[in-house]
Amino acid sequence: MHKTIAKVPAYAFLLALILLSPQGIAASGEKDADTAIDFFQGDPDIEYPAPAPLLVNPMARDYRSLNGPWEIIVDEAGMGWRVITQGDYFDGDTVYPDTGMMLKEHSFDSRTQLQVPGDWNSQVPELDRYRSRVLYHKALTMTPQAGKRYLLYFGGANYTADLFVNNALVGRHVGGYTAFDFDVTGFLRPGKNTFIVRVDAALDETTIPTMRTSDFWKYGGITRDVGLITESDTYISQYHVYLHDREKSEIRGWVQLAGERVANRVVALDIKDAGVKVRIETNAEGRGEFTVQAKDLALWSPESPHLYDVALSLGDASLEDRIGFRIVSIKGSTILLNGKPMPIRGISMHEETVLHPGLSASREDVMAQFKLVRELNANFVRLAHYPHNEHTVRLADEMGLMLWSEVPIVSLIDWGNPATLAVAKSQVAENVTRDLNRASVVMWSISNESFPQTQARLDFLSALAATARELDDSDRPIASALVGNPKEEFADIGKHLFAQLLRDPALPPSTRERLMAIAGGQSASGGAQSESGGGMAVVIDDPLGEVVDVVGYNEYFGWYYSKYFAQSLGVDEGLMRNAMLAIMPGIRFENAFGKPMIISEFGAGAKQGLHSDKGFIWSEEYQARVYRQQLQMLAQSPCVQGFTPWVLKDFRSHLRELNGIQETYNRKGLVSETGQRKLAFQVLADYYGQEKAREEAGAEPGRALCQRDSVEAVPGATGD
Ligand code: GCB
Repeated sequence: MHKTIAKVPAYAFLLALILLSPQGIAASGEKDADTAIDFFQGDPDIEYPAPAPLLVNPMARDYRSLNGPWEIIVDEAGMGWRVITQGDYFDGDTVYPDTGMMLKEHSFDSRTQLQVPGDWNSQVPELDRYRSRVLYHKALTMTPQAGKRYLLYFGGANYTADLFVNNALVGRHVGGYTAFDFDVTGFLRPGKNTFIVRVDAALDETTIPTMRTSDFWKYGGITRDVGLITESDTYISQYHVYLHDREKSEIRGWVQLAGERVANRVVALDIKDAGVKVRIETNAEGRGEFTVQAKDLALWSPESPHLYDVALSLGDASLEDRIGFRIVSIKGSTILLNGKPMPIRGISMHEETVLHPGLSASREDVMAQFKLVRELNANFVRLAHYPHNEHTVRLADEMGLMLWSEVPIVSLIDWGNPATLAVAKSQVAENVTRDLNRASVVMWSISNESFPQTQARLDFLSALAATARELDDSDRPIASALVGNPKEEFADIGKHLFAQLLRDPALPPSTRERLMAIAGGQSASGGAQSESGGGMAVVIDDPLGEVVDVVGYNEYFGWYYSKYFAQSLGVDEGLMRNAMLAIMPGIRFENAFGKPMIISEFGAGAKQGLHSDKGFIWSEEYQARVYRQQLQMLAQSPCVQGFTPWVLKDFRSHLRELNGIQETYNRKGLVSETGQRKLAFQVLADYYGQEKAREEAGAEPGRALCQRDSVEAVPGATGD
């Protein structure tokens, strides 16, 4: 933004002179020198008020949807402040009475609209890669009622959203994937009201996520539902109702009031089918807690996703929800659901539907994604790499899908920056608060593949874990997808690879000689044996493992690593891939913390429809081969309780520009962007189908128990 007049273009300088001249001042009435120069200055240097405390369960309230078309102005030059607050660069609303003349340079108009909810990138071809500011405008005619409170609710806007009502600034929300709301009561007037939301999708190295270090498309816009909520002067803003003790059927929780008279009020909680009726009294801060015994509670589980109708009322106002009761806990290195090892048949998923380009925004969009999840025989979804919309978690509750819920702390973050930490914390808090009552959410993830392994990173992520733990009294486990230390971890594997290569008759004699010389006498049939037995062990020891309850680990055996080894040994990549795929079934995964493990990613790229009888890279055959080897390999890891392969569907990414194959899509999907299956889909579906049949026949989940947990120890676990 131009801060000094010296930098402004000549035409603007002339204009400023005109406005500053006596005639100019006379013609524009109240204009003064500052106003004229403001023309160039963009935003004033002010503090933006924060949103109101998050309202949970928005749709169950008196909710007037503001979805649909919004008029827009693409504010690429960042000149929007005056347009928003005055209607134009100039004094936009003044029409001179003598002539009716008025110069305008901007207007919101029905000819330029975007659908809300929705990203702008997939709606307008010119905005496909646009990552700056767009002004959204909507007019609403209404009569605000005395004694009522009005809150403008956004399911999400990516990345920074500034709200203006009737041209006045209300506040700013930062973070692209979490819900927020503003109390707009004092800004509304009878008749026509205008809402302008300035959305800025710009990211830099201090934002969460950053632009450069995360492999997904940074869609901009008002991407999720928007609505105006009407509340009484005092209302229930947040609550948590959860099963605390499975054996005693003890339900606990709290309610939080907001508004004018929050102290010493009574909230009634009614869960009719569980025989629960409680009066909850609030304290001076408007918070009330309760503990109550339920009757014949049917627990929520993937096989039987039972949801109870729960009603919370304050005076005449009642808020209804559907809540499932279950307990997630950890015993040794096993995650338990309702006291039994949790069967995890997982898949990772970005928030893109197969129904249309761009982000998933509606229940139908999510349903199309979950239909594929079901067809895979999966029961667990890693929502990568950020909180997904509320339709997702509610549908998962209904369908019995377990969720790993994540915040977009991906790879390299500005770990030492307090402002970045504050935004990260607010994203964790908003994510946890929105979904506290969702039985489907079985763990909170605080990061994906974060590095480097410094103290600053550990402090940052520990603070996020603490935030989640503080807000969630039901003790959902905290997870993270870790990366390893390839040099140390892969030393053993390198030796096995070496031996495998030397066994390959296709290895050219000159390469063989060179490798033999490097090996210096190492036996071609051997390779080092790891301490823990015949195979090779990858032991995850990233110190972040101390902080989390569940150790996730992303590994790309059969995909990236072969390239790394081929290059460092100067061996043909195809031969290296064959060697790697051959040794994979001997690799085992463990962690140094005795904690439960989930392989949070593995995968390989394939262009749907590309076939190769030689199993060439990017073919469906190669991807399917990687999946077969991975499944064999992971079956050897008793400490791995489940996995969430990467990824359900091809998704857009700024990092993927390989022409003819990627064309801005990460091709590791099991289906294409339009939902066409690749061969690997069936490989995984068959594997999970067998697991599911075994579980239904009463067997313990295949990999659920680490050797160090005794099987006897588990059934007695109360899970609380
Ligand atoms: C990863 C990242 C994920 C990428 C994936 C890939 O490890 O967590 O965001 O998309 O690898 O395809 O490289």
